[in-house]
Amino acid sequence: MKEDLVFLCLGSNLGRREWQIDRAISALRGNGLKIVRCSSLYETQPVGIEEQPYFLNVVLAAKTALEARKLLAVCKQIEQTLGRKESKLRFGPRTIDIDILLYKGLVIEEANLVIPHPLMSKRRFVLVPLVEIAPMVKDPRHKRTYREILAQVNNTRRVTKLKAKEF
Ligand code: PH2
Ligand code: MG
Ligand code: MG
Repeated sequence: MKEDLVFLCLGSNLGRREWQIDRAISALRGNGLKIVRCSSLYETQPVGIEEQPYFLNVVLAAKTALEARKLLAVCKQIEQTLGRKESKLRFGPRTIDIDILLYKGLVIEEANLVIPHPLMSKRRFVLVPLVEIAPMVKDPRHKRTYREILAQVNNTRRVTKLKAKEF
């Protein structure tokens, strides 16, 4: 059942953070995704570049007929529409970030598209909301559940549940 789902992580740390996440969810729905689960809204300490505002993050599970490359294009296009500016800082602040974490249980390694997301298993701001909605979903390479992977991540960056999210 889970094999046909895609998982996305949304993040925002500039401007009206929750509003932008809500807009992104609506836009995804309007572009061929049927959202079946949404994690709670989390406030998370920045990872990568530490001197930037705290993020809001959520993880979504969705069904879609879009192939992975087309889904990536849709995510990028929604980021642009919501006013994301190109930045030279790889891990810097942004109005909205939409990352594909998992795509239908597949491993994809192409120039601009690597799935599972290469950093997801190190990032508590991804794993905590993912495990909230899908504790038994497995890493398609190592076949370990993300609940197991989360249990072994040791870093102390704060991840705070704010509230349940309507979607
Ligand atoms: N995204 C990043 C870099 N660092 N830190 C948190 N807490 N949340 C994010 O979504 C995030 C980040 C690059 O995309
Ligand atoms: Mg990202
Ligand atoms: Mg991104």
